[in-house]
Amino acid sequence: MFTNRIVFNTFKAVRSNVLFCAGESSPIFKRCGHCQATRGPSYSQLQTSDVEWFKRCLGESNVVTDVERLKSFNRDWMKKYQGHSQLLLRPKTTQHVSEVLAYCNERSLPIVPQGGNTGLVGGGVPVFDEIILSTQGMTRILSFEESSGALVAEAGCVLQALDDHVTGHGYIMPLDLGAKGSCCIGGNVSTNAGGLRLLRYGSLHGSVLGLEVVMADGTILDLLKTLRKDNTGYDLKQLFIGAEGTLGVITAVAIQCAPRPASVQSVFLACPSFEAVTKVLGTAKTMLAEILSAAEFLDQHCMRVVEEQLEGVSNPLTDSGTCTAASAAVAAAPGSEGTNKGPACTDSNTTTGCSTSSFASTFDPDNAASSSSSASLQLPPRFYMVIETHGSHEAHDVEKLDAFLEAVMSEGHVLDGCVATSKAQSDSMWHIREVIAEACGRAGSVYKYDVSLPVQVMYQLVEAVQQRLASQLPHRQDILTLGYGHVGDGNLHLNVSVPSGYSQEVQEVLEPFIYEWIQGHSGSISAEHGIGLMKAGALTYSKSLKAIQVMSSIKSMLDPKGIINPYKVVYKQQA
Ligand code: FAD
Ligand code: 2HG
Ligand code: ZN
Repeated sequence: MFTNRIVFNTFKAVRSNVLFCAGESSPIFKRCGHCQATRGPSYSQLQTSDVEWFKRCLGESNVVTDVERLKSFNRDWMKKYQGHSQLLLRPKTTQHVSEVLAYCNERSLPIVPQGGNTGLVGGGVPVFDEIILSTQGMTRILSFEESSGALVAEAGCVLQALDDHVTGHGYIMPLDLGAKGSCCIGGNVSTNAGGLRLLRYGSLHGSVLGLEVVMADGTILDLLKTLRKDNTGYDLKQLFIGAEGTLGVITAVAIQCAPRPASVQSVFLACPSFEAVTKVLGTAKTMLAEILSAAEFLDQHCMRVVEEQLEGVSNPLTDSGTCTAASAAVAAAPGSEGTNKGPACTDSNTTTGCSTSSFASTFDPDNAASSSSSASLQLPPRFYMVIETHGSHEAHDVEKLDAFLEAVMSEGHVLDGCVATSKAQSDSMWHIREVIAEACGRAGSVYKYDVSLPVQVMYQLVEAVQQRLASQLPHRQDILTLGYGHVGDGNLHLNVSVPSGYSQEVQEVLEPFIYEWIQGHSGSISAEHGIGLMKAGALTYSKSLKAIQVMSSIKSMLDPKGIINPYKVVYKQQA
């Protein structure tokens, strides 16, 4: 199948993630500073005649060559990866995408598909001078079937806009993430994004019903069915889910939406240890069972960085926060009145509902202490959790939640907590969890590791990295290492925030140590963010050489000239 010798990218560590690409002053960038890849020798250089052709095809306004306008498309969300593209294309239709790819394939011009550019592994920005193919001009909602909840939308639709649309029909999107205001559905599918409610609504491999994809040679592959069941041979759409734009450009997505829950209950809990977090999770899975929709955790360092970096965000369980304001307290501990029946807001100045600084029923630890381990109640909270239920009957859900809270408090796994009594309060709790990535980014340049691990050992990785940094770089007290994530899915986000910026020194302490640790604990180096450029050199920690070879064969078959998103995920260097 291969016409060229394949050199697998098997080196054990991505040696340098320092923000730099060699040869910046040259229009032809020879070597990537992140992955050591060299610009594919068979790729053509962009010519003025190419730009003219694109203008005729897409219309002048959809072809961007202005250096200033290109800046934000060349740089990723973390400001870690810097591309050098001189051309951004904004097709408006699938036909346009098809014509562009056919032309690029013919001319051997590499392209990188881009949606909202919120990806966290450097997959959506060019490495060298690849043409950026943005889907942001493709924002039509094509259909919504009221009876089944099947939505069909173009790839550039923003996730939040789609959720707003289906809300009007009594549905929700089956995924939700902190980047929902910017990320596009095509990008979500291409990264197989997980997010905050995967625990309940499953992965996109289950909820995507169909796709329309433009192949490297411009062929339009119509897999845009809205059927729930369709066993007609190979399920081709699955190949493109999580392919990170390396196998084709997704132009439209058919997705199964879920009925909007009539009852949503959210609680914010403080736990004394990570072991307690795992116990709370276990109890939530058994006692909340079918209504459990999210189980998230954050450590105390996350809480601190969020409070320090973001104005107006505070721990709801402290005096400066919301729940423990004495006036707002409504005992909801076991034996008290129902958790969700307290006054939603005790701020007498507020007439329009709760502000985030005056919400909620609180647990009264003293009340709960009668059956709690008094030792654990003395401990400062080291971890926090957001637990949420989606159900159809409020009284039933509240009853279940009360029983769950009683259990976890009486066993000493929860020190304190608050229950949202309004949507505004629930949003405030979620806000703390959702802005951690942003807060870490404000505190410094962030090394991000998105890891799947058995839940029991998950936080040990954070501690191992903290210890390693302390011993290897004792002079670097400014480095902040924290852990949070989708504990219900066994997905840890380990963030190492470095105020002085990305550096070789820190990088070498972190890698390959972290990848080896994950491999040694039977984990995966990517739970939900993907491989992109960041981990292309580390794939062997989670995939066998044989598996990488099969992936590479598929890539070569679908994109023989390697023009779609080169250097990412699995790539061949032509020798
Ligand atoms: P981009 O960043 O534009 O692209 C991502 C990848 O997909 C690239 O490889 C790109 O080439 C490819 N791609 C994009 N569009 C297409 C297309 N139409 N066809 C083919 N390939 C395409 N991820 C999670 O899984 N869970 C989370 O909870 C989560 N939370 C986040 C919170 C924040 C604040 C941020 C910044 C990111 C978060 N992410 C999360 C990362 C996540 O991968 C993205 O937010 C999202 O899925 C990417 O969508 P996008 O449109 O921005 O894609
Ligand atoms: C989240 O769950 C995202 O908040 C981002 O996946 C994680 O930035 C990160 O490490
Ligand atoms: Zn996440």
